[in-house]
Amino acid sequence: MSNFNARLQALQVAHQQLLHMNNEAILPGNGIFLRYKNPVLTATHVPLEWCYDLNQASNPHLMTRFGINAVFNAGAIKWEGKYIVIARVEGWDRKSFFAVAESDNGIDGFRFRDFPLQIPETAIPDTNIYDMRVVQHEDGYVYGLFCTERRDPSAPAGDQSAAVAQCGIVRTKDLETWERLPDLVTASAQQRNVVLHPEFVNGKYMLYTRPQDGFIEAGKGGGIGVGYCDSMEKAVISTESVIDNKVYHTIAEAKNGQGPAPIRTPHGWLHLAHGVRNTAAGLRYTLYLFMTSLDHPEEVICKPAGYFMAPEGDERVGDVSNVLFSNGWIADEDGQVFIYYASSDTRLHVATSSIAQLTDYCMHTAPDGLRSFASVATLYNIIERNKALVPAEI
Ligand code: M1P
Repeated sequence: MSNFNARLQALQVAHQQLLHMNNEAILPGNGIFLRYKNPVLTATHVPLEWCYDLNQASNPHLMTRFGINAVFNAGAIKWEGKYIVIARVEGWDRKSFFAVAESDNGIDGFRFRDFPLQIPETAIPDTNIYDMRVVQHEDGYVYGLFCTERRDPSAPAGDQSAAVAQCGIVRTKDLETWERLPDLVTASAQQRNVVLHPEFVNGKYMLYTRPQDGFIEAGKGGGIGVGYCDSMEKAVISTESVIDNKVYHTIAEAKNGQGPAPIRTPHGWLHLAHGVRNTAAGLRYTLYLFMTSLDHPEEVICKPAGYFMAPEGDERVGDVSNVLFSNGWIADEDGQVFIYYASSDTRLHVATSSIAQLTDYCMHTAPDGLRSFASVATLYNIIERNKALVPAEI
């Protein structure tokens, strides 16, 4: 066998082994959710046809012609019985794009479709696109809201890192053909983490925003905002009201952002978000949950203290270490919830839970008392109630 063919065979065997790896829940978990042993998608899951020119004449060394650096922050939707994620795929060239992968059970067996999505550009081309939130809206369309990033036109020539982030919008009825709509217009200098609420509110589209002064720094902005607009074909939000602010000495003291679209539950809208704090080692991103009122979705009704999920073990290390980020989850009709979260801007994982567990967690976990004294008081309350129980025999 030629060296080319031997290498090709070795690559194919390794790839097939990876794609057929079963996933297993890590037991016993914490009662809130279960983590799984393997990531569901990594850079090595992308089809070999994307990375290699498989023609021996034009690629005699069978070398990588298009390197993939990472597969992470994915939107998610259940579609025709399949668990679909629309992942952020980042090449060696640092550009991100979107690719659809699907699985029968939501926890393993994810396969990328043959081609990544070619998102049409607007008159001002996007330099980089990422973090799509996929929402089945009651208007009949599936929307994808994502971050479109371009070089800051006011940046001095010597500054090649100043960027402007805004919200790009696409929609589809079949997850195949995506129509690009004009970018969202708001008064904020920067917008990331914009998410469409799945239902009309008072006849309008409701969007979660994250007004921010700088590309990285929230500045005077920050917090999860809401705004309303009449149309998604020309989406303009004139007023943003912050419903979940960044707060001193919490997991979201630097900034925060809405994750995927909230899930309607009998007790309120269930939200997943990320909070960012500063440490001597850089920013730390963790995930938290809160709920808003069904009748007034802009009203927060409960918010447990701190994070519900933070980077653990291998998750802690990657291109941007100490980061958990989620922009996709799926709630099945039986109440099971699949949370697709990425670790350290490198790989995509799943965690499973249920509406019953996540709403119980939100409604019965103490809020942040914002002082050590209050945290110890919460703990006393739990310990004293436990002391009153007859000790169970082990
Ligand atoms: O690197 C961590 C995350 O940083 C950004 O999130 P935020 O806008 O909240 O700061 C995004 O670039 C996100 O993609 C990334 O995972």
